[in-house]
This record gives sequence, structure tokens and C-alpha cells, in this order.
Amino acid sequence: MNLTAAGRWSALLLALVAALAGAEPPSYPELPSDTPQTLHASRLGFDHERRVVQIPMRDGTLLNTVILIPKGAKNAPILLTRTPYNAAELTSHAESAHLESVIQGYDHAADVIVEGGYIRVVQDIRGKYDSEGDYVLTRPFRGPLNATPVDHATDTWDTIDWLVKNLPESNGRVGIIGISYDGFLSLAALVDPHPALKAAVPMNPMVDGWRGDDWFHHGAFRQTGISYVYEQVVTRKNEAKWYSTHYDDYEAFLQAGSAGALGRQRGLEQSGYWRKLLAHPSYDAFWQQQAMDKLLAARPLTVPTLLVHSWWDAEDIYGAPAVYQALSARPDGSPLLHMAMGPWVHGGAIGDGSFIGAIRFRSDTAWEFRQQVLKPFLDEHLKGLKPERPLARVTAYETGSGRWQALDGWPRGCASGCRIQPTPLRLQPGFRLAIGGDPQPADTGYDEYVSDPAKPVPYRQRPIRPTGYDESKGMTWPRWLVDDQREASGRTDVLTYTSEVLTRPMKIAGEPLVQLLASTSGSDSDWVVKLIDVYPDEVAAQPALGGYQLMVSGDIFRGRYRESWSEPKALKPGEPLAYRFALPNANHVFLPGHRVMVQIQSSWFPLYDRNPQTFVPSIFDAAPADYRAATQRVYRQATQITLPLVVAP
Ligand code: PG9
Repeated sequence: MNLTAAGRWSALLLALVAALAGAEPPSYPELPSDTPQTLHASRLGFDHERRVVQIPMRDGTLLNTVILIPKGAKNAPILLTRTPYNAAELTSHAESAHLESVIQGYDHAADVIVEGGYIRVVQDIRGKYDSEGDYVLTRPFRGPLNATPVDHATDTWDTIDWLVKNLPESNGRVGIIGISYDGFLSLAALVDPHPALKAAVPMNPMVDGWRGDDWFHHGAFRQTGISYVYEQVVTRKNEAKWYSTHYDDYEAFLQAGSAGALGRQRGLEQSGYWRKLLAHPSYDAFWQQQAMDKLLAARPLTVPTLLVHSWWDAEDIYGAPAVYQALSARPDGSPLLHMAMGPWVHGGAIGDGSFIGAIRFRSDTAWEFRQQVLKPFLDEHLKGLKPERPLARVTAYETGSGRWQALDGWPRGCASGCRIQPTPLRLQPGFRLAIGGDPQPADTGYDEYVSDPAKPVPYRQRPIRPTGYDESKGMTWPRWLVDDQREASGRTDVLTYTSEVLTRPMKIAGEPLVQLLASTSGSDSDWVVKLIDVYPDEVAAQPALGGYQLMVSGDIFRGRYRESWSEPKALKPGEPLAYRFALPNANHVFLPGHRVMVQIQSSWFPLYDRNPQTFVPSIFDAAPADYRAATQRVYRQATQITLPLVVAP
């Protein structure tokens, strides 16, 4: 009898059962199995070879690494992505013999990678999916927050060292590329980089979790983090899924109460990272010591780096420009640094860049970026090919007018022959908005609204679907920043100021700065300020854009951090207090026929948790009775949004 291993086990089991039952085991000849003992899979027609290896780190931890090598590759550069999002899945997009189909969909620029003949390497970081080790979300670098001898800098070093020694098809030059978390990991590679690392492309990187990226914006907690932390942290392979209780997230979060209460209801305290978020609501050493812009600015940049930023990034709108600013402010100016900024959503540079929702651009801006910026940058540093013309320090898409600009830094209004003139937008009686000019000394008035935590202002039109990426399930989260703001401007708890119709183009480049003088009848408060481009009443070419209110820049500030980001303090009820904060960068032309609008409100729900408007030590722990309606007053004369206006010299 020729038994397979499985057959032998079942025969043994039958014998055992029979022996226990005191009977003779039945015996019969097995049918030969249809399944081969070992499969020799055909790879006919494949344009690449797939190797899956376990690369040892200096502490012995093995990291699962998928290597895709174009057939016949010789002297090929390597493009590495390190990820917590499943290397196997990200390199198995299609059952196909073609590399481009296999990596399309997720990959950071499948067209450029395949056309360029790169060896594509995607690795699970420690603790995730098929890699060994412990998972620490955005693991801090060795130092006060990490007493182990390993971090993402050492893991990247060890990985690159292995790759260049074990891939005879390679030319020994490695680039690292990644979006968001993977962008953070690309920045991590720049801390003590391996000598074979010749280029880095951090796209929409997570840089500072408190100031303006994934977890908080100016201290207001982003509730998107709750389901993310749950799925990302509580199991190695993201098997535990967040479940919905309502079709409308607005309802679900309102019923839960505080973010802390929702966490308790769903068992989030089991996640170490959730416990860290609860313990660090303020900008304390925990956040300051792992801010990537600060860490990178402390050392010279020795690897050519191309930062990629999206104007409408719903997740990490702070990161890339902050790294640019920090590195270019170094005494050496970081000459190896470049930045590209495009009209995209989070990660949009690898997709179709011809539109976002209703907003259309003149061309596929993402393809243009990939062909005209990314490809020559990688070619130069990973293949030694001289570009036709040197890559500009900053390549920025100008929204509104719809054109690319090659600039020698950021912020800049134009390549030459212009300058940036800080210019106030001033609130006027009658909800008018003045551009420039002096404050009106006679206007000592204020505008007032009631902010009621029982009816917070929705951040987008309800029903609000979860923050996923699956458009077929109505999940349009990535593009919410371009939503029409008309709904908000019609609410009585949103102050809306509008300028006259512009007769000439008005361009801004950089961060608008909010200077707000406001009071609240409560003892804590959030302030949301939005800078909006209002389209003409009718737009013949695209009727749905008639009167469209497109947010060009906007953000939230949690009042308790008015005096110090690390030491929250109660606000004095009824007292006009000054708040200052920067809005995200923009490079936008308000066209003739358009108007400028400013909206001010005190909630942006459920994206941001509700401020109870009563000072409590931690808003995560706010009790239902702490949530109280408050009367908010914005004092017109001393409030302004300073625009980085571009003017002729
Ligand atoms: N924005 C996501 C993220 C980055 C870093 C930490 C947590 C979340 C991401 O898209 O990867």
C-alpha cells in the first residue's frame, strides 16, 4: 500500500479509534491522491521572479521580505518599501505573469518601477504579518522612548546590507519609497543611512502625530485613529476588524460619548498604542521626541531625498512641508533635498491625478509628476543617468490656475520676479471679508454663535461613512477636504464671511496664519478656521461647480493649548482671548469671478472628538455632564487670517 503522509495519519487514527473501541480497524486500499506531494509551479510567460526571504536583523529577528526581480535583470537598482500593511498582499495584487499587474493598485508608482527595470522589494516591518519581533506603532528611535538596540533605522540598514550582498542581479544602489506610514519608514532610513542607500522618496509621510498628522491637530483628537489603532495593533495580521453599529458615523460617535468611552466600549485598552494616546493628549516629550522633522534636522542629510506632498491630504497634511522646512533651515541648507507638491489626496501621486471628486485639473498631474519628477530623480540617483535638466528644488502645482512651477525653495510665489507679502483677511460687519487694508478702529463688535456639543457641526455631509478607501461602499474619506462647504455656511453655528467678487487673480503660497480674538462662555473650546474659494454662481463648463465652496486650507485648534501645547489650561469664561495657529500650506490662485470666504466654527465632528467646552484634565475622560453648550464670540477687529499673498516686487 502506498500511503501519503496524510493517508498514514488517517490510517493510524482509524487504528487508534478501532483499538479504543476494541474492534479490528477496517482496512482498504487508498485511492492515489490527485494532489502532488510537491508542486513545481509553471512560471511560463512570467516577466519576473518572486523570492520570499527572511532577512536577519542584528538582534536575530527575521523580517519577511518579498523580492520581485525582472527577468534577465543585471546591474539593476533596488527599490525598497518597508511596510506594516502586509508585504505578501501588496505584491499579489493580481494573479498575473506581469510584474506591473502584480504590484499595480498599491504600488508607489508601478509604471515607473516596471519601466525602470527596478528590483522591487517590499518588507514586513518587525512585528507585522510574516515578520518576527514585537510591534510598536511608529516605533520610536533608540533613546529615551526606546531602550532596545533596534529601531527602523537599524532595521533598514540591516535590510539594505543583506540586499546588496545577496542579490547578484543588483547594481548595489538602493532607493527607499513609501506613502504615509511607509513614508515615515522612508524618513527613518535617513537616520544613520546605509552607504548603499542612494535615494529616498517619502510620500505623504507621517511626521508629527500631535501637530498636524494622523493623531491630533493642534491638540484636537482625530477619531479616525480609533478604528485604525484597533485593526492595526491588536493582532499581528490585522485580523480583528472594527465593526460598524450605524450607517452614519456621526450617529455612532455621538452615541458613544467621548473617544475614551468608545475605546472602553470596544476593548481598546488592550492595545498598547491606545494606552499611549490616552496618556499623552498634550505635546509632551512623547510626541516631541519622536517628531521626525526635529530628529532629521539634527543631522546632515546625506541621501538625495524627494519629499512628496498632497495639497488635500486628509491624513498627513503636516508632515512633508514640515520636514522640508526643518531641513532647509539647517546651516548647510540640505542641498540634497527636493520636494514635489501636487493637487492630490493622501497617496494620490500614484493614482489618477486628473481630478478629485468634482474638482478637475487640466491633465493627469500624478502621471506628470511620476514621469517628469520621480522618474528622472530615481534614474539619476539609482542608475547614474544625468537628467535633461536639473530637478528643481521644489516642484509645485498651482491650484486654481492649473500649472506646474519649478521653484528654488518653499514657500515661493514664482520662479522669479515676485515676492510674498503677508496680507490680512479682515472680518467686517455684515459678514463681509476685506482683503488687505487696516483694521476698522470703529468696529469693536463681535459675531456670536452657540456651539452645542449635542449637535456638533458635521465635518462633511451626513450620512458620514467610515474612513475607508472603498468607493463602492460609499467611502469617500480620502477626498473629504474638497467637499463643498456650502452646508456648513448655512448653519447658525458657523460664522461665514465673504469677500467681494475678485476682479483680478489673487495668488497665495505658503501657510495662512490665523490670529483670532474670541471668547467662550465655557472653560475650554475648539476653533476651526477654513479658507475657502467660492466659485462663480454659475460655471457653464461644469454646472455642479456653480457657487461651489472649495476649502483651500483649514484646521482646528484646541483652546486649552492657547498658552502652551504641553500644559493645557482652562479658558476664562467670557474673556476675549487671542489664538494663533497656522493653517496647512497652499499654492492657490483665486481666479477673477471667484470670492474668498472664511468660516469659523467650534466642532468638526466626528473627525475630531467633541470638546466638552468645560475644562477637564483629559478630554478622553470627559463625562456626559461635562458637555455643555457655549456662546462663542469672535471679535472682528482683532481677528485676521494673514495670507501669504504673492505680489510683483
Ligand atoms: N495615515 C496612516 C498612518 C501613518 C502613520 C501612523 C498611523 C497611520 C497611513 O496611511 O499609513
